[in-house]
Amino acid sequence: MTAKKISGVEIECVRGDIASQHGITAVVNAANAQLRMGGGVAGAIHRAAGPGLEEECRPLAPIKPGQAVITSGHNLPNRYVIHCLGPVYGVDKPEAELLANCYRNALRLAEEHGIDSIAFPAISTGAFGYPVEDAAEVACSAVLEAVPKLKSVKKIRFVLHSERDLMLYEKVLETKTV
Ligand code: AR6
Repeated sequence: MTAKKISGVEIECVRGDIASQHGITAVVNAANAQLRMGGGVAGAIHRAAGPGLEEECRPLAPIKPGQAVITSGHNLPNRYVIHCLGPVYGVDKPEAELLANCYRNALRLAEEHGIDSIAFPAISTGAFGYPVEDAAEVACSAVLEAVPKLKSVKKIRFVLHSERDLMLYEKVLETKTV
């Protein structure tokens, strides 16, 4: 696990399942526009949260690429879920800007709700086809740019599904400065 502290905010990378992040107030969902179950991250989150999550999501859908909405966590070990729609690589453009907006908007919602800790998956890098190397750059830059302005958020965790993705994120995070 890599961790670094910037402006009083701890940023870390771990390998794991986004649906079992204990001790984290909000987890981020790599959602679909309709905020329905789906596969990957959205499947894991909805399965763990239970049907109440889809019900709460229904009136909030559809969302656009880069947008984020917040719900409660239902049966997840987290108080909130922040649902972000990442860009489909090669389709939704400009993709880097839209992906960065996911991280910016999720952190903005976290601040508005006084959330102290948040865990992000690698949005868009699964079904949506965003190359992980590029997505890691965008995600780390967007988060590091936002960090100096954060008041409530004290911990940001990137949760990666594979060892390879974890190593990539760790490398990018280590080399970046604010
Ligand atoms: N925990 C953490 N990371 C995971 C998990 C998990 N449980 N499962 C997969 N990943 P994806 P997207 C990784 O496809 O690309 C859905 O069907 C995965 O290896 O979940 O934004 C939705 O319904 C990949 O690196 O999200 C949408 O239609 C990353 O999480 C669409 O897919 C993101 O993969 C969203 O696609």
